[in-house]
Amino acid sequence: MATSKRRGSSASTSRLGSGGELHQSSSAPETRITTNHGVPISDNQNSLKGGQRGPTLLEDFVLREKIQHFDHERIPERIVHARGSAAHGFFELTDSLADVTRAKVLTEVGAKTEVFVRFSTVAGGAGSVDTPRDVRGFAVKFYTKEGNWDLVGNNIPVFFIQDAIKFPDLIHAVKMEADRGYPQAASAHDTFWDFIGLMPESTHMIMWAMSDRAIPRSLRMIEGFGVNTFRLLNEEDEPTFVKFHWRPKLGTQSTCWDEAVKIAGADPDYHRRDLHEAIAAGNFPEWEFGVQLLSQAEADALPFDILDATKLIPEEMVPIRMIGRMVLDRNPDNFFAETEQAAFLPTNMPPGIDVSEDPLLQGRLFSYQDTQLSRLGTVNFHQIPINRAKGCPFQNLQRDGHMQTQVFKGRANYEPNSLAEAGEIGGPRADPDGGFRSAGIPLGESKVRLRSESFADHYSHARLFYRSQTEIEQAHLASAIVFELSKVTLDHVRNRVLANLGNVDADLAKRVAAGLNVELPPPSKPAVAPEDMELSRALRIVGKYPETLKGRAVGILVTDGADGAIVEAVRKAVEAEGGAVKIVAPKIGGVTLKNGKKLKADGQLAGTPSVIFDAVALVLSKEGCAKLLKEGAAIEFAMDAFGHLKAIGFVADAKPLLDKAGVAADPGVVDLARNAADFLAAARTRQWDREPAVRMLA
Ligand code: HDD
Repeated sequence: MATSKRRGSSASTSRLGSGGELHQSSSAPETRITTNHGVPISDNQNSLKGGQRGPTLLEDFVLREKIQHFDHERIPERIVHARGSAAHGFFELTDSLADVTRAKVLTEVGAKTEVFVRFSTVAGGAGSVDTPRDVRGFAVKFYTKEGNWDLVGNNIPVFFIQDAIKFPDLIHAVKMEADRGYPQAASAHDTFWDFIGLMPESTHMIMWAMSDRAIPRSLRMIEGFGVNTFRLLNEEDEPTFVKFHWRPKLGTQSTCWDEAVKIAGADPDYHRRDLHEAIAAGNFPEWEFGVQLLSQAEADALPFDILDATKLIPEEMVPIRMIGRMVLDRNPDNFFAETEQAAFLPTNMPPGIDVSEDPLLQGRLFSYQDTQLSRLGTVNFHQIPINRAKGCPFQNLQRDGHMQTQVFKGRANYEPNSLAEAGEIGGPRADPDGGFRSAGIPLGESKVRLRSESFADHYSHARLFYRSQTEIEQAHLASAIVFELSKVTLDHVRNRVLANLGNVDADLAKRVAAGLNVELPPPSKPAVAPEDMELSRALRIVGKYPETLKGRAVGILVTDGADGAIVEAVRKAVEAEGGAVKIVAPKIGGVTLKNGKKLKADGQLAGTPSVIFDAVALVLSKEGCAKLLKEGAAIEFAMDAFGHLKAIGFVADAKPLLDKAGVAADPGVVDLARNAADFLAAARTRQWDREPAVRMLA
């Protein structure tokens, strides 16, 4: 058998697969490939056969092991929040909460705590796109000195439902419809809106989900909220209610709906790529961390129940105290080992943090651990490196189970014990002073299966949110509902939602009905008549984010013969302010500039549409522009940039393309030769004033 005697790259063709010249071999123990059990493998290209052209032999354990391992590579995706992207970083406390908690992570000013953060969409599967209209998960695992603290939140401060018993119904309704397996990652369908219409408590969350918050520009530009009300406990175990907030340094920014839809095609990994590239480039995303604190008496004085997760506490009522910052500065090394296997548990809380009786949170306290068992397949999932408590010692007397990786010594696997091998005190023991304790809250009367009367107002907060928005945001919100309800095929489902909207705001209901061109039914009868609350400007996005090029991307479309000096001037100015520049050319090899120099392209025009940029510049030569007039991708590049309210810089020779794309003159469309500074100023934000000229909004 000549083949089995030959070695490595000098093997005969019978040992080589296609591309065989690249197959390398090694005889050094530290670099040679082995089976899972360490047996060195002599040939990783060919299975063992009965003769050169004969069948594969069952005895080929090298082949069987490799294929079998591959067959089992997947684990069940998360039932919700399956699509996610993550990063490592740190949390630094800047202001101590020692007056209200004994949790060291919230009392040791200046201390840095390692974190792992996973962002996600909710409805879509693991392979779905990054930009559907959806809530974003914002899950932070703090590896504190006193055990892991998982703050498993969202980018929206409220939730659809009040009681965990409705969670499976909500998720069934929003996911792909049961009989047909679509739509993927979309709430615009019958079953979702059927559930929403029948569950008026969801109306406040619907306002948020239909707002621009649900189509974020970047994961670096979303807020985060703990959503549920938690408690902090001080040294004396005195409780204080707390709501947790993350505020992005880059501000909360969104896309336009049409843009989000097109990004889904242009770059399904838009958010994942953006996060990864920013961190790889050293542009570390950062958030401020804040708390709203309130005593039982302050909570009792509010006109709503803070145990109801469909309500928020307006900042104007209880200000947010900023106490720290979080920076994400390291990409995961391995997506599966870290991002996929990360198991977040709302039950992970260090001493000094505690739950409230919020019935949504109470259900979560069971669900996450349970989910991890079926996803990760073992009670020992806490031993997987990404889940391991690493800020502190970890020891107890739990033993064995699937995939046990610890090798415990001796006989002492129970407590109390007095075996010498377990040390002087007989192994780890409870710590009444330093250990986790629950708030001594007096509990209510008899067992009941009821919704508290204090949860019955389903519309006041929805009204507060809608009316607090800017005009632009109200129009987007109304248009989003029109879009979604236009995909609903059942009249009675649509009408029920319209009737509920009448309780939020008569004008909103009217706009949506007009947008659908259907008759507006009278408002439904609310359980409790909604109240007008003091409006909260803090609930807006537009006008709040910093106008800056930092964290933003500018695409420069070039052709052969383009003026390189202008390209370089734009690039320099954008990069100086912390923005990124990408060169887009008709061909990936790039272009030859006017001065004869070559300019490499970062993206080819057809695969790099303007939707992935925050602003664009068209630096074309006359001839180059003439050619692009016949290229749909070029026309769309300009047309979409205009339609998506982006700054457009241009040189005079690019004017015919702008004209063909229907780009009209406005302050965001700037001649670079005349006033490059105006282009930069416009590129720092969106051209909201342009919107009425390009879109029919509800
Ligand atoms: Fe949940 C995952 C956020 C209510 C049951 N949830 C999950 C994740 C986030 C949230 C961000 C993904 C974590 C990760 O990246 O791995 N969930 C929330 C928020 C809620 C909420 C902010 C409302 C306050 N969740 C909620 C309820 C239940 C669940 C009421 C069930 C009773 N959630 C789960 C789960 C998941 C989960 C099924 C799926 C995968 C996982 O836990 O790890 O257990």
